[in-house]
Amino acid sequence: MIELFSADTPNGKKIGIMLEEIKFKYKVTIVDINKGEQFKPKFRKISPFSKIPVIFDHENQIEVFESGAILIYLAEKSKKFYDDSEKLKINQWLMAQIGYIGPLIGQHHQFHHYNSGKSKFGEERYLKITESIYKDLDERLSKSKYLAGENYTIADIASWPWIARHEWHDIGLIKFKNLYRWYLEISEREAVIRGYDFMKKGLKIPKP
Ligand SMILES: N[C@@H](CCC(=O)N[C@@H](CS)C(=O)NCC(=O)O)C(=O)O
Repeated sequence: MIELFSADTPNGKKIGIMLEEIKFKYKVTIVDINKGEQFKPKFRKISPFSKIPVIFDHENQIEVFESGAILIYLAEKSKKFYDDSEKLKINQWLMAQIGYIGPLIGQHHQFHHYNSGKSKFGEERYLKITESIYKDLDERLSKSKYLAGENYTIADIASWPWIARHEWHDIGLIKFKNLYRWYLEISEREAVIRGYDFMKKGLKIPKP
């Protein structure tokens, strides 16, 4: 059984979706990051940077932090969504999500959604970067069904929850035909619908 220590954020949702996709038995332990629970010494023992998500695999007593590492661990354990023949491509799109897409869209959330009016520079900078991420993903998806190629992989599972915050972005997902097609198609997967609401709050995927 996998224990998922998480909060209801795009990084948290990635792992909820993956666990639903691979049909592993799991339980969620909520870490309330708005109340600072991520800084408690017990949590810091398994999360050196005080970040969610983290998993603990009760079967072999293994703990894993960092969402990309968690996705790879679960993909290798389940032998799903990370085929050997596609690993090089998947790794590139996965790392792009972890190192670029997530952190930069995350800044757009900070300046545009949570703290609007505090910094014109921050708002403009991260809106522009988020727009260019939409554009670049759209271009990739004009040539490829999924991010790493013709198959749905952990690179899609990592990136999709960030685009699922499109209502906060004020960019207009619908204008990006290929990204929109990819987003809708993944939104219809049963495991994604369940994983999006991995905290069982009754959340529905936002459709543009
Ligand atoms: N690179 C990390 C990022 C994780 C991350 O930023 N988690 C956020 C929530 S989405 C968090 O725990 N924030 C709490 C804090 O910064 O205090 C990953 O992909 O797992």
